[in-house]
Amino acid sequence: MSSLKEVTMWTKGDLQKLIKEKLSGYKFIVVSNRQPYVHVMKKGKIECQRGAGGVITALDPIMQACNGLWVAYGNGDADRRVTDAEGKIMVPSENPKYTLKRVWLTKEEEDGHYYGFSNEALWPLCHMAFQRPVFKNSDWEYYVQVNKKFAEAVLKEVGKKKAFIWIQDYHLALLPKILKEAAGKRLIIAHFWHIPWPNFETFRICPQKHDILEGLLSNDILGFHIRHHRDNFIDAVDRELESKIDKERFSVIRSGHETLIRPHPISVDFEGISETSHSPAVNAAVEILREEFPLKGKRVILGLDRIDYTKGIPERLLAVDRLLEKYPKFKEKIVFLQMGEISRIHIGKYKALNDEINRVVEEINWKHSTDDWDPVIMVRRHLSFHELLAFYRLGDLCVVSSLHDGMNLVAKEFVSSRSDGEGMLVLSQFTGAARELTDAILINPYDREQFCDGIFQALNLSDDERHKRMEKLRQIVQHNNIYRWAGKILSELLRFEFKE
Ligand code: GDG
Repeated sequence: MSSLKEVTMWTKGDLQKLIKEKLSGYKFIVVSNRQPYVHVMKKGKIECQRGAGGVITALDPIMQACNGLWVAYGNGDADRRVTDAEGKIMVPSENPKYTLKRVWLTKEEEDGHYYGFSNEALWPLCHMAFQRPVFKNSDWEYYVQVNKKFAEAVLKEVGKKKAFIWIQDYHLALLPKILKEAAGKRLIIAHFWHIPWPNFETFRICPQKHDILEGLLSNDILGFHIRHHRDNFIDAVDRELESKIDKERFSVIRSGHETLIRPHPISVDFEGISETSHSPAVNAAVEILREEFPLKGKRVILGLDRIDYTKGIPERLLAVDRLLEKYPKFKEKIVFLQMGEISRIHIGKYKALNDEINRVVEEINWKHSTDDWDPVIMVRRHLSFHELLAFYRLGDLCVVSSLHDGMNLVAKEFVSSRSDGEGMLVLSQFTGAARELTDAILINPYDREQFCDGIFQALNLSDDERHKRMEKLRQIVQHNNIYRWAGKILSELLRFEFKE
């Protein structure tokens, strides 16, 4: 393929142009566990909902521009009713542009693959959150089986053609190898690993480490958010497998196949969020939220996460508790509003975390509340996109306190949504986002005193200082936006030639 223009500021248009120029004539297939659209039954009717999150925001327009195929697990209760015999349906339903092919998994497969090996073994293994991973042979068997199922679905679609494949995340570590063994040089594969890659001392305990490394080394490109994760991966390969590591190119050559290992920090649709956050629909949602919660006259501290032990939610609550102990002048002056959608509830550690959060909220409110004020409001529900942006606008501060996080999109969404230039971000130094968002107030969530003082500092910044910091944060997210992430990875992928 000819050389690709270096774009400095990526837009949705640039990405669509790149796809039109370079991808036409080839099949383009995205594979992820989570699907971009889900069909659910609501009040007796089938509803099509777009999945949330950055990956879908970034990839959906790409797929729409290139009439691609997206392979994912069909987990919606009405998914089977709308697909054809091969599990396919054109999406989005209002203006169909590309094919979603659903892979059907049994309950046992979902249990062993998703809840089991993906989220009880790989998730804790990759995050330094001091949760012991659980490796069960039966989970691993389902993990292998489900990766094979995804491979079958992809290979059926590829047939005898040549295709570019883009795999997402840690649920599908074995897929590249199965695909390359079956279709070899007719496939060019990129894979993005959305969570951290641990250091070698941690990784080496994994009983299936060789299979996982070999699976990932069948990719042509393997992406991580930050250099540190890339280096950890290369170190793991160096110490576990016979291979040649090219330290200039950051690549690994094993059995004659080269994999480029690259850092590509993911981001959000800055322009889209920035504009939409002051639309009439979001303004209306702000009013509704202000009526729902007693925030009037208070300084509002926000938190928003999936309820997950990597997100440091108890640590955040305890920092607010300490703030009220240490600086009692904030009593009745602040409210901490934490939104959190329950996730992975079938896993014991997630249930225990929910109970712990309930207990801590109860204790803090009991300790500090007055007749008409509770310092903490904890809400467990899913917000629509407009409600999400409205929520971000309620805050004087947004606190992201992950114990470890590949990137963290909440931090970047909060910054993008504040086109009023107001608000401040308090951010854990253990997120990938902290490498870019250095004008946030950076904290160590394990250090309660320093965390508490970070919140104090953020609440006390002068208007001038706060505006300057926020402007810099916004410039960074605007430049390093989601289209840049997707554009950079795709440009690299499209440089590969299909070998005869
Ligand atoms: C993994 C990595 C990496 C949350 N509640 C609602 C809602 N959300 C959305 C947020 C945000 C997303 O979920 C969460 O993204 P994060 O990046 O914070 O975290 P993970 O889910 O752990 O994601 C992470 C990411 O992959 C991407 O590579 O950054 O490090 O762990 O977009 O807005 N969205 C809506 N309603 C909610 O109630 N609409």
